[in-house]
Amino acid sequence: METHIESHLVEKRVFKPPKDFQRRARIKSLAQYQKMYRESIRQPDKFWRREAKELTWHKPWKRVLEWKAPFAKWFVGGQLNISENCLDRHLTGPRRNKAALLWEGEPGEKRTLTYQQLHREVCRFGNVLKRNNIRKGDRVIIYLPTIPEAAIAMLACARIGAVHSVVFGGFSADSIRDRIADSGAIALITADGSYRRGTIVPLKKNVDEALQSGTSVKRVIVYKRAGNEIHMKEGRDVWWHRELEYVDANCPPVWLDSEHPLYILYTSGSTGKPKGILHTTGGYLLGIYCTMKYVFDVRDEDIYWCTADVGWVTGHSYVVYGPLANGGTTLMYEGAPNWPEPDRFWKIIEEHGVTILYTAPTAIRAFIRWGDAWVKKHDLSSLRLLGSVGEPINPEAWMWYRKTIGGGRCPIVDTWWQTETGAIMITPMPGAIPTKPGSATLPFFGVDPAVVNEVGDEVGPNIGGKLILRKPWPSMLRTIYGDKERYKKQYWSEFKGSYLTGDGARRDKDGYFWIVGRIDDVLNVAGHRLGTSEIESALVAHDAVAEAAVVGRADDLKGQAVVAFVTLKGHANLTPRLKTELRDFVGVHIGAIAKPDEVRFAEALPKTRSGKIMRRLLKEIASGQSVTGDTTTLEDFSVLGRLSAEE
Ligand code: 7RM
Repeated sequence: METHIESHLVEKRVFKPPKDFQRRARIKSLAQYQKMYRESIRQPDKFWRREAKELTWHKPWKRVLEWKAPFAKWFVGGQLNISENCLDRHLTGPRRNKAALLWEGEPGEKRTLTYQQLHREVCRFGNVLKRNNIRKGDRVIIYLPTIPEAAIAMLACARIGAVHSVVFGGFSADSIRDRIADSGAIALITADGSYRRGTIVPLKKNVDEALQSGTSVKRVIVYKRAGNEIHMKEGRDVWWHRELEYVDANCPPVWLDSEHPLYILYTSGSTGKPKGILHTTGGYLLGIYCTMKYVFDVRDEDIYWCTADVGWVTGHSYVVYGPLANGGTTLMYEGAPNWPEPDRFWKIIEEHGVTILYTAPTAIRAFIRWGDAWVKKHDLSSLRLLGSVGEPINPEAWMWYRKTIGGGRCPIVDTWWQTETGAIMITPMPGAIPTKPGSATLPFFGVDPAVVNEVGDEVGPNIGGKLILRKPWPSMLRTIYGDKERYKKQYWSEFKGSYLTGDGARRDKDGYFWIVGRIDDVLNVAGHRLGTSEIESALVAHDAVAEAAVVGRADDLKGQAVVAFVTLKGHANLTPRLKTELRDFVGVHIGAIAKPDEVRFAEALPKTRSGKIMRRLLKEIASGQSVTGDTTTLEDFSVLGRLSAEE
């Protein structure tokens, strides 16, 4: 019986970095990448010391790394402040008057904050925090829309050494309550409401509900965003704008130990209780600083847009901290991609002259479904680099992204990483590494990934297995907040000394990594272990299909049967033959073993707010069970009802 994950989908297309991009890039050739990579693995201290010197330290570190597996301390003895690195250090030269943050609200308002203005707002709000008895080490929940105040609140916490925990604006009162209880937060920063597809999400109302019974939260600071009517509880709730009247703009950064906690970000665990991923200061800053510099190759003249919500790790690392640490211009957009019409993203790119776009496969597949006409209405020639994150990107979606959005001239960086890794781990360097549609390609500096079998031996080319990381890295999670044992068990117990990512992957003959999905989602069909992503990618390659999610259902004969949930493109007809056609299509592209036993057409798939398909829920639906377990991260609950009703 086979134990490795089989791989059948063959992708032969290769795209070299465009010459002009290459010439101007920081890393200009595969050889240069390889040389730097080798050094980062053989002499990590030397490599990271050199990179860390580009940051601003108050006190130099004594040791680069102290590794008592699985607990790491980076830049031991060093002191710094991340808000100082993101703001103050850019104020001494011409960057002072450069846009740090460009923002567009869903209803269409625009705001620009220069570095000097953002610095001032962060300092003032830092003083508001202090005025409200928030001190170094205290935990603060941030429950805000993607508005500049979210970045201001995060940076202000960091400035005074408070630990922020951002909760997605789309999450419910229950999620807020769980996160307060786990973190022991003493304060919460929110807004009256936020906009989503033209309606107002009642953020403050959710907060009131979350705080109803016994809570550690003593203070709620409320930003007036949507103007909806809310209740202010006397003695607990204060208005952001009123608080500002009492403070000045003098708020020196507090010098913090490199290992001082920066934030806790909750991710849904496979079982009930969410995990509070803890990131600290020096190593995290270095990780996001370096990846932003080399992977996006960001320049002073770039307008960089990462479309993630601030409530996701991508929003932390690549909307706020990464771009600002590099003195870049980061664009934030509050709303939905199809509001008021499906061309909102392209309109934003045209109007702001966006040069780098970083978005998720789920969004790309939605754009494909909505049709090219929406894209064609706009001039996207300002773009020079595209990025993808969050899920494996189906090769056909990758090709569409390259051609239709990138005009065939922009490299694509498919970046693999996790909340836990803090920063990008596997990715092309856009001026150096040839790309293949669907592959995240090669490891970032200092990252030592491997694909292993059940007993931890590295498997050969194109054989699937578990993706592990064999060396500690600066931006790694330090623990699960309040639960060291769970941290050890979850990530470090299966293979001694290595970090278990939970993803399945294979490596091709060029050493490129292909992520095949979460290990928990791997199917076992008649003794063949199949990753979900290849079958899904084969389905998405069919002209009628917009999205596909593949899950297993218990089957007496085969062990598991393959069930595919499929949504169709706008123009596609649901003909009686389509099911058979799709099954055969998978048969031709992958092999008979992967042919779905069942194809179910759906209007939409259940997803998290960050756009990941929730296969766990689909498994339950496919086997006729009612949906149980944690659904707090689900974006749109009505999808579930509709899916179950399809039967
Ligand atoms: C950044 C983020 C992490 C999980 C990860 C993977 C999947 C993310 C890619 C990807 C294939 C990618 N953090 N994932 N990026 N799979 N290719 N480029 O997404 O904590 O929310 O999720 O997302 O399964 O383990 S996360």
